[in-house]
Amino acid sequence: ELRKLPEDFLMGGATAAYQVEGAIDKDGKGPVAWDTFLVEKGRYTAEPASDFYHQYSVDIELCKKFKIDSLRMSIAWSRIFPKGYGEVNQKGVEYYHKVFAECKKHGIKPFVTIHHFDTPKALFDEGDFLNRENIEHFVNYAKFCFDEFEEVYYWSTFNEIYPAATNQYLTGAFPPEIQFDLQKTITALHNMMYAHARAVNIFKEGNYDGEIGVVHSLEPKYPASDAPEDIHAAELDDALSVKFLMDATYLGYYSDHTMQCINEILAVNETSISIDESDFIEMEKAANRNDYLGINNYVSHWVKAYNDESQMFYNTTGEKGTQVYRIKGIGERIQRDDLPRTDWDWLIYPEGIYDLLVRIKEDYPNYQKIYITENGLGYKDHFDDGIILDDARIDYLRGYFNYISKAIDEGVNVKGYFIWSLMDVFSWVNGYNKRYGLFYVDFETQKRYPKESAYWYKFVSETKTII
Ligand code: BGP
Repeated sequence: ELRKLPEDFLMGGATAAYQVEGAIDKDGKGPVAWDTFLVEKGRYTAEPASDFYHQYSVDIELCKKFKIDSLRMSIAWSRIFPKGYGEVNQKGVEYYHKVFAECKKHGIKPFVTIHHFDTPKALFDEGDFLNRENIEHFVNYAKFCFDEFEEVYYWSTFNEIYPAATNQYLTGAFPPEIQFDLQKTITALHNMMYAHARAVNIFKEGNYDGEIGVVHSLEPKYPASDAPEDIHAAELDDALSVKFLMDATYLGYYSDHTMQCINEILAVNETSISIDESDFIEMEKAANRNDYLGINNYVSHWVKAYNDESQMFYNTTGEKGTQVYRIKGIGERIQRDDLPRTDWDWLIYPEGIYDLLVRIKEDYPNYQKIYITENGLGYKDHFDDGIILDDARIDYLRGYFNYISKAIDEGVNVKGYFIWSLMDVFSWVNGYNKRYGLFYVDFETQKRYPKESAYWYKFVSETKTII
């Protein structure tokens, strides 16, 4: 029997400024750390990416044609404030007005992220979100967006606070490539959660018309065995990657259990953090003001106890079987050979989203509603004379949709889904051979080709039936 989605279920496509726009130094845009970092690495750059800076009308028209109700996108902070604060770059402001006007013309709802991994370089060099002054700059930039872009109804403060902080200071996959620094990691997590709360409070107290939330990357953790030490490892990994952020978002403080786990992790790593208690005033105020929770989910993890020195190898090449993730005092994320995984070693376990959704409803009953803001399959698509048969992606999506629908049946208020990604985009650490799009992009010509999955997605959107 085929499962159904609710009639008003929103079907969207997701992007992020730096991954699609290109034009990284055009029309007054200020630099971001990625610009120089990628040149130094010498593998690929984000220029022109999917050339959304010039092709936005093509992509928005494709949304319309393929029944994609909503476009998740982000504003590049350094297009608006080239140095992160101070003088406004009018050309950047005009560009986003044009994009929103095009959305309106086709009846596509823009779902706009304020920060998606692209802090202006001037602020990044001053410590990014480890520096409390940058919180003020972020908050001012957010307020500027609320005032200026009245066309936008849906706002997200941050994209993926956990990966933003851990890729900078724990895995070292993102600039500034610092590894295993739990003090910096947790400080950045907290500071971004505090910045989120400040922006939410400004939005609500300013009575702006619209909805505001945050997009978290939430990955279920399961113990690798029944052994108590593995159960505890999964609990620690979950406390850092899920509970710390969900507590901050929906309680406005960190529960005793969460802090016990965090302190245990910090102690094993011979460090500590200090949090200014007064931050919780803003955070508690914001906790019941989130209109929605955005969830990005691609993988689930099985965790085994690990107490040796941390070791990390991040598979960025798509060479299957190379990923290593072992953090001292937290655990080792193991591969499960009985489960399918992508060429980048991301385990495919659609049931994980069901467990996650049901758990949020139980643990954080004030969540209001949920949008799945990213989910999709990174794949080496095969292009054959304009035809892209991506059955693997359709299978992946079908699995996820079925479990989302099951969670909705159990009373979880999921209102929509955004595939990552709308069209093929630039991937931060994987470049261009890891494709996610419903639309294939020939990066040489910038021509778009709908994949088989785009037709599947259109059918699901039109009929609300998961085929
Ligand atoms: C999320 C990010 C996206 C996107 C996606 C896929 O973490 O929000 O920006 O990149 O993951 O990840 P990747 O490109 O590494 O495969």
